[in-house]
Amino acid sequence: MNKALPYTFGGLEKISLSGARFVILPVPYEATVSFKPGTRFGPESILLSSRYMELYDEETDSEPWRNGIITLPEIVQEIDSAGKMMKKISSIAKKMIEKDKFIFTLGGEHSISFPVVKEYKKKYPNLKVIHFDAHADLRNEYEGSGSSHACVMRRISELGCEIFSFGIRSISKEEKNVLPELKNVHINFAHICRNQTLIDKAGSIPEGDYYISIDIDCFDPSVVPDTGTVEPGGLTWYEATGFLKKFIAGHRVVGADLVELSPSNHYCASSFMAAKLIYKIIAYISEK
Ligand SMILES: [Mn+2]
Repeated sequence: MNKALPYTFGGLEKISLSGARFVILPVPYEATVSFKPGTRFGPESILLSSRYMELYDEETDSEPWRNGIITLPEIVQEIDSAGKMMKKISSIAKKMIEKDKFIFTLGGEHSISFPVVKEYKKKYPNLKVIHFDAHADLRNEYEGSGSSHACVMRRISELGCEIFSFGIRSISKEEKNVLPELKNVHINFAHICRNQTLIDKAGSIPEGDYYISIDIDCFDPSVVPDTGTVEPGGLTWYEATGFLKKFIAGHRVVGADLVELSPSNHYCASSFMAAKLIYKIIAYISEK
């Protein structure tokens, strides 16, 4: 390990909050995982990998870090109370949004997206969500809880946000049946919307203020094997970045998250990929 590098996103020197456009918020929260545990180690693993990234981006011919990226201290997990945890996330998100920061939240399980989206919606009443995931996450309840990771998009839809979901290839009959009633949710199944069709879709999404939520299991297991619930038939790197580049060029994006990375000790490709994807999104946004 290179001890000379600060333990921050990109190994960047600490800067003042006022000098930062982008705020990295690590939230190692894991309470309602379905299968393989470990998402609580996601933020740490992303930060660690990100310290070895090249900070020049050849695709945009830019140095995105020059726009100011600050890594906040991680939000310490409240294991006994999901409500308390969500309140902690809300309060930090609120402060950052008031200061006009772009928050990039690192999960942790997907349920952490809800409080951040809710705070952004207060500032941007017409907030819409781009959602990358293998799963629809539209269950009303899962294992007796409405705040499970498997319900997060249902809760966000109830805030009145229009949601555009991509990479979906795992959905329950209950969720499928409720889809016609959820007029603000637009599901793009992976077996239909893939390759160039997916990238082209970025151009036909309505204008507005957007939040991007990326469950890393949207990717194919050959790209990202380290996630809680793995599904075959996912996205490739160039499908995802091709879509994001095109989407961000034509839309205003105000915040984002990357969740559900469950790093293994022996294989770090997933964590490096997550770090690079975050930096790519920062590069695309900074380019505008
Ligand atoms: Mn998922």
